[in-house]
Amino acid sequence: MSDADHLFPVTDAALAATRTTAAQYAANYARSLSDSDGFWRDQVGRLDWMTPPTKMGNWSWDPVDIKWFEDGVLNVSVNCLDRHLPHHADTIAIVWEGDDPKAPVRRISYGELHAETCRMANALIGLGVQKGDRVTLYMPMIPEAAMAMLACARIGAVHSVVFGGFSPEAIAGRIQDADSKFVITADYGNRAGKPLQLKGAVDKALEQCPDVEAVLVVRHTGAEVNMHPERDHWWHELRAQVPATCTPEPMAAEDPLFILYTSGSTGKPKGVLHTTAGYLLWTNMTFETVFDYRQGELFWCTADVGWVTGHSYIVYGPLSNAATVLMFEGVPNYPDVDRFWATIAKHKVNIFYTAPTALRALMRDGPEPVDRHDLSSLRLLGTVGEPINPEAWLWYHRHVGKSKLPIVDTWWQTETGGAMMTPLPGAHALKPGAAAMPFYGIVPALVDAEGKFIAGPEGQNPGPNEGNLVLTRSWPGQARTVYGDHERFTQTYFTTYRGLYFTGDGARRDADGYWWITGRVDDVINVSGHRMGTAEVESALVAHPDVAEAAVVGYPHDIKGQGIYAYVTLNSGVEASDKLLTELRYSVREHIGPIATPDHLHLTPALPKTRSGKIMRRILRKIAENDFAALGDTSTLADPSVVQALIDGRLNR
Ligand code: 6R9
Repeated sequence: MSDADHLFPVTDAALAATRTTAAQYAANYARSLSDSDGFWRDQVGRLDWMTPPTKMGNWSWDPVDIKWFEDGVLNVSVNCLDRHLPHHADTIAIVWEGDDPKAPVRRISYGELHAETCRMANALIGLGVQKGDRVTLYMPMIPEAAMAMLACARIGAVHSVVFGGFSPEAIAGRIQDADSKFVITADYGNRAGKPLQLKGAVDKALEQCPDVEAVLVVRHTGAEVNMHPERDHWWHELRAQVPATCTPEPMAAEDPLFILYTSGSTGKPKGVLHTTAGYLLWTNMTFETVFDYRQGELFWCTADVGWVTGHSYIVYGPLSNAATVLMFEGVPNYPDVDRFWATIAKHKVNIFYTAPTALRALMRDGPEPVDRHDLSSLRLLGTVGEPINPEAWLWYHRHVGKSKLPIVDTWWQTETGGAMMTPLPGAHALKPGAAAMPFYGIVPALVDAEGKFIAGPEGQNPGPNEGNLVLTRSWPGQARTVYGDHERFTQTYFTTYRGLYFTGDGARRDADGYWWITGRVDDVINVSGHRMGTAEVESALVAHPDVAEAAVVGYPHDIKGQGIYAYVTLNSGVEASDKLLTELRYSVREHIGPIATPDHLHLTPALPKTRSGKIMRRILRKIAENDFAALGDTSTLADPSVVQALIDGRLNR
């Protein structure tokens, strides 16, 4: 039996703490499919509504038109703040741990978070922000990031958070695409003891964005920044001038809540759009159910708010449940490789949710840094972002979970809003590396290349099976469109297999009905849990004047999950040099950001192409993997000798 087949039964402790036993899961899941309206009607009371909805799901995927709770009216910030004030005004909403372990810990109660959010909402109104306007956030991991998101929600503005590691050019592209006239940022962030320039990057981005009217700047590190007199405003100055209450805007269930840019197979990143009620209900319910969260527990999700995981499980899911979250500005290995474990012990974290890539990096130092700390506060562990290899799962379970704690391996996507497939700690035995079972209302299925069902959608052809993962029914947390380009939304997700949502992932269902995500089957590379489109990296490389052509593929990487392997053909007459290689890397950092920097640059006189000129990526992937035996059929290549040259080039590195 391999490690991955090992079954870890539900523990007594998990069973005692759970609100969902195996029998309850089975009954709820069955009803969520057989009586969808009734099931969701019972869940509507999770939220506070100004007008409760009478309609539940009302959706079509051909043509694509998705609505949930459409006649309901509510405000997200009221659900995350105001409604908690009667009983939880003094409950801590956010515990903040800085990059520097000696930085004073900030503890912000629901009462304070409400007041600060209202102040920021008033400041935004003062700057001219109106309902429906897009506001771009470029923030470090500080409580003001959550305040800014909630302040937008309070006044009906649509936030677009851009990860603090993206380059000025990437910020500018996102501001332009969203037609955003307002930006919220901070002077600097801190990262592993070094300052991270934020306001300076925004200034550079705004050289290309003349329509931006106002920038709100949070003072975080206090380091010097340039302030543009008419355009830029200090948050602490405006804050002193505005009241601590702000009437929440009544929002229709399907009014937009936020845009979040994510990479796909083709073209530039897409602005995935989530709306108000369905997204909030989905994150509220999955947070409570998947983590079995109990009032008073401390939940730590290590993601950045610039990614969907931060949106859903640092801000909206936990705060709508009156939970206490830890927000961490730093990185896992600063000042030392025990930072995660030291922080868990320092704050007595109960639930810890992180990415496999972080675990793989920390595993290299062995269990000693973990064992240095008292982790007895922990009750539950989770992972997200990429497939977790059984070795990393077992290490996490043994050393962090002391062979006792359940691990919820949650599969989901920016487009799904919240967790979609995951074990529930009190309901499902665990298998290392399996995302286990679908959440309520979710119907996964496997299709072959032609779209024929291999498994499912509802119980047909039980496993084991493997194929492309599709979903057959909408759920409240589903993204509604790509901002400004509904046609692209339809094309990307609903036309590969008409009328089905294509995830872009491959999956396997085993004989016990457990689901295993095998990774992306499209041209998306998952680098340390971050999605990169190969097309984006290619266009950053060909932007260099000496480059004729580039092809980018992913390859297995011990720590990052996947690394970026770039094949580059130079213009004729151009000499390869170290300087040029540095410039190529720089070009990628400049156009996208450091996370997209290629791990391998392979200069080649030619790329393998079919006679019709299509690059054969399959071959490029195999060569990057050092797998030269299984190159498959190369007879359709225009020039088969290219392949041998590539193999020689690979071996000579
Ligand atoms: C939440 C998030 C989505 C892609 C997704 C898949 C991969 C996420 C996973 C997982 C295996 C898991 N992914 N969770 N693969 N097991 N538990 O990560 O969103 O950044 O949009 O990435 O990440 O490939 O399609 P996003």
